[in-house]
Amino acid sequence: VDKHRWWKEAVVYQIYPASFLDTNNDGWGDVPGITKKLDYLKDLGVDVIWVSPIYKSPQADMGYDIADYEDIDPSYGSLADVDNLIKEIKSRNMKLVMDLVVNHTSDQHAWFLDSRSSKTSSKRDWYIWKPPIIDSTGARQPPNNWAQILGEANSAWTWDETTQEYYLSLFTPEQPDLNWENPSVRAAVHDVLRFWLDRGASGFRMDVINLISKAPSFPDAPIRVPNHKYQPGDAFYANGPRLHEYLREIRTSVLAHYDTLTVGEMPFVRDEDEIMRVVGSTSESLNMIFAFDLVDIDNVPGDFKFTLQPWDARDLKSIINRLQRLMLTRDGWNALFVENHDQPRSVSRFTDDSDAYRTLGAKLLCLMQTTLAGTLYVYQGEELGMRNVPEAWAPEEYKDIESVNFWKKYNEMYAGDKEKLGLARRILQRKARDNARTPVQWSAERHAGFTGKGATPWMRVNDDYGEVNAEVQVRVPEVEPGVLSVHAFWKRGMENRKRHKDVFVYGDFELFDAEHEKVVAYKRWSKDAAFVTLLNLSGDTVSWNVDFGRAKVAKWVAGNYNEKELEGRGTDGKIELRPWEALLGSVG
Ligand code: TEU
Ligand code: CA
Repeated sequence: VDKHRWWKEAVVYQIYPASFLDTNNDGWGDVPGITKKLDYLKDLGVDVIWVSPIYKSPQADMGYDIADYEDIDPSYGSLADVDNLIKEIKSRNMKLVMDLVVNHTSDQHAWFLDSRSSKTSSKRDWYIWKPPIIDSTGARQPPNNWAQILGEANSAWTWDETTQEYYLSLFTPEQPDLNWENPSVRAAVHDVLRFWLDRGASGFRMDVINLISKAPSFPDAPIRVPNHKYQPGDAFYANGPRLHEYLREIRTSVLAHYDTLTVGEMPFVRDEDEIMRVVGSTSESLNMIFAFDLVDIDNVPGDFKFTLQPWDARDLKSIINRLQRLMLTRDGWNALFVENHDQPRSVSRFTDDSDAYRTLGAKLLCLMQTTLAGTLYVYQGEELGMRNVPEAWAPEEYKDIESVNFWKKYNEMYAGDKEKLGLARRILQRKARDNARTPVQWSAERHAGFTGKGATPWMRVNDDYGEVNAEVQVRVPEVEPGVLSVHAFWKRGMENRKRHKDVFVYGDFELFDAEHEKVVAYKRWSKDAAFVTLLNLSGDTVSWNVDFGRAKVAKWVAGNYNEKELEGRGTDGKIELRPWEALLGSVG
């Protein structure tokens, strides 16, 4: 069987539109801003552009609360702007992937307004309504103990005064969950897909697509987090009983008639068989999923997200090994990513973002991602080595509803407790989604060139834009002879990946030295060529014995330090790796 697919080889670039580029000086990025940067993206090596939601939305959750799937929010532009964007994307031989958010809608969507209007509304059953439970004290309680995902102190159920029932709202009260058990809901969703495919989109990133089927009895979740009224309920709403049926239905009734890229966001799921049922080439409901293993590496397992869990290279290697095997030996496929709009910046999370090491760390992560199997996803600013917001920023600078809810909860629980609130601030700085949402740093001009000089960006620009910006990295691709800018390193990394796609996209994978605490090393090969990737995931100098079995490194071909010095590096026996050093060698 021919395993080659365009969507496996593609480099996908994710745009978070509010923070990408503002062209009309209202401080908010827009669709014409995306169009304006297409040449920049093409030059970088991007094939597919995934745009986070631009639909009509009250923006309770930055567009992941959609009020009209077939219209654009005026703050981003118009449908005509999108048509033009699609035309310009196609003329550059690129593709557009839309964000499909259909686990829930906005509470302002016409479907929900109708549904909540009365118990006899024809759309009542389009959402998940339940009567209250009256407890022993006579008080009204939600149907079960599930916690809200973006506000864990709250119930996942929202009380509706008018009709005296609760509706399920897993993320926030402004995002009621659709009832997929209802065939009319599914048909309406299929229409949304057709609408965008017929308009010229080439696929979808499907938001929390594994949450669309819930356990029909809506049972209480077991107590996983002590001292919390509401508990993580994912065991009962992730990968529910009818998920695979719903996905196959989307495939047969819509996707089978188009040539698309589909990637399903699937939080909470680790089980390989569950993943294979979605992406395995026999079912191939979706082409690939976003697995959360890597970006959950620093979460306390089972706990809520605002926790800090220590980890080292061994954890990273075991995750990588498992996901690589899933693709290469089990005939599945996967998305390769370390950043998106929900995650802190990768250079801050996985490496050391201090001035001394930031560019080394960013290039290390680039080398890792461009040499692993999977469809490569790059998040805006990642190609520049953008870092988390500064520690000194006040909590008021964080705009995300999840951050706001978390800060509020801590202040209610620990009012006046300096130590606890200090800890909360540190966790926010490490984990908040806001870290990825600061405006893209285009230049050293005021507001980093994101918006006009007199305008006020919707979110504060990271203070480091003087040094960290696209203009300087593109203009000066070689910082000094032999040392590439982060942007230039990414550009070359993508080129190299495509030149050797038989190795890096389709080739075999073998991990070395799984138990080493600091070094990540692996080999990738095809029948014609082989490479090894060597990463020092620490700020220490590490002596490492380069024993790749029988293979020997013939030549080091890329590195994140000075590449003019690669020749002198040992290809046999011991090699000294400097702090955060990354090397790519060809194997003879
Ligand atoms: O995210 C779903 C999700 O489960 C997580 O990524 C979640 O946002 C994270 O754990 C919270 O820290 C998707 C979107 O990517 C996210 O932006 C939306 O808020 C969410 O769905 C609801 O649509
Ligand atoms: Ca704008």
